[in-house]
Parts: sequence; C-alpha cells; structure tokens
Amino acid sequence: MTGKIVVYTLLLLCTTALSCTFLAPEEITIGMLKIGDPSLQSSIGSGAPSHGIKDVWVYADEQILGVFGLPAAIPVEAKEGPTSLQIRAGISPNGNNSSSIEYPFFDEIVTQQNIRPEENITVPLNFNYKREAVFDFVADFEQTNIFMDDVDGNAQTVIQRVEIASPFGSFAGLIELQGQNDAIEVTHTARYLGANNKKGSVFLEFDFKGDDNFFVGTILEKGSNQVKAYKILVTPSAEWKHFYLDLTDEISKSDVLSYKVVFSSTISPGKTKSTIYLDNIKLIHF
Ligand SMILES: [Ca+2]
Repeated sequence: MTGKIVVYTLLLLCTTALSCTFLAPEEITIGMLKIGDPSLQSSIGSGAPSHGIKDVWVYADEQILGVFGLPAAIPVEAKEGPTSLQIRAGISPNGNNSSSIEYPFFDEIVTQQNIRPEENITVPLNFNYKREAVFDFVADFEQTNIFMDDVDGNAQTVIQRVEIASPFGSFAGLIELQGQNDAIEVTHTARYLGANNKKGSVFLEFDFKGDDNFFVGTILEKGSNQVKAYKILVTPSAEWKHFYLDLTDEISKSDVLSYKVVFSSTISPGKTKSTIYLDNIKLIHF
C-alpha cells in the first residue's frame, strides 16, 4: 500500500525529574517500486528465452532491500535526486524451491529512478544473458539432436527428437522406457575442454516434464580416467519446468581436462512405461 510512514521517535530524555526534552518526530516517506513478471531476451547463441526466474534481489544505492517474489511492490525510501536501483534475477538451484540465489549468468538491471513520496514507479523486468557467458551447447531439438552418445549400449533406449508443443518451439527430446527397454543412460557427442572454462560458475539449464524420475550428472576426464557421477535426482512433473543444475563444484576443477553432462533413468518399480521430455538444454560457464 502506498503511503507515508511516519516514524515518531519520541524520546523523552529526562535527566532529572524536572528537566525533560522532546526530540522532533523523524519522518520517512516512501515511494513504491513495482515490478511485474520477468522475461528473458532471446539471442542467437543462447537459445530460447526459457527461464525459471522465481524472485528478484533488489538493491537501492547498493544496499539490499530484500528478495521479493514476483510480481512485487517494494517500498523504497523517497529522497531528493535519483536512487540507483539494481535488480538481480533469483533462481532456485538444483530444484530446491525453498532457496534463491542470484543467477550468475544474467545481467543485473540497473536503473536510476527518482523515488517520490507516495508515487509508484514501474520497472520492466527484461533480463539478458551476460556477454561473458559461454554456451558449450544449446540443445533445443528444433533442427538436430546432439544427445546421440548411447552410454548404456542399448540402441532401443535413446533420446528421440519428437514434435511436441514445448515451452518455445515445436520439437523436444523424448525418453520413452517400457518392457525390457527399462533404462537409459545417454550423453551428447562432443566433449568440452576444461582449459576453455574460466573456473567460475557452471550451470546446466533444461526444461523437462514427465512421469518418472531421472538423474543428471557429469562425465569428467581426469588424467587418464573417465569419472562418471550423478549429481541430482529430478522428480516427475506433469507440467514443463525449468531446472537450474549447479555443476560448478564438478566442472570448475583444475584437474578436469574435459567434461560432458549425462542423463539417466530407470523405470520406477511398479511402472511398466515411463515418458520424459527434455528441451532447451544449455551448458553455460564463463
Ligand atoms: Ca525445442
């Protein structure tokens, strides 16, 4: 609610019972910063503007105001002259909906605004990937399928490129398991060199929906060894969801010569068939 917050600091200073002083009321006025639903700008090389921005981290003159779910109406102290507002996109890493981090690959939105008492200002929330963000790959399945490296050795279980209404586009990757073909383990064909990674944040983004669990992990080349390890179990979702998997600790290690990401799934006990769709898979680092 827009309004004026008047804070009366009535400090009665009594040095003696007969000598008391009132301090004048201190008045703080506020304006309201309104921000709507976020969007992500699409650009060549960064794929579809699919995102899972869940909240914003808001700073005024470099002091944090808080983390706000969207859309938000945020009270900001009014003052003479412009206030510098910084708005950073918050995401839940690793499917942990109760946490929010500032996503390292989006530019913050910086704007100078005159915050007037009892007035609203509206800032559009259009994020971009940082220019320094490096995309090892963007797998959107629209033209091709790079997830063709069949780790499990069963040619009957693969990621198929299929036509389906996905969050952006008309094709997605499909994992369909049934009968004896009850398990899949699959990765992309190319491997990426640790030497090209500045050893900062690394995230795998993807959209998914489906009716069974799947695992996501890494295949790391360390010395003469290939080390495969799974990081996360992703649980089913009937609706498309955007997932941010933090692979910084795995991939940004000095001994990682090259790396891949790997998906696997096995039909859960009691089920005879499972269906999982993947799309807009992006492996991003600096
Ligand atoms: Ca697609």
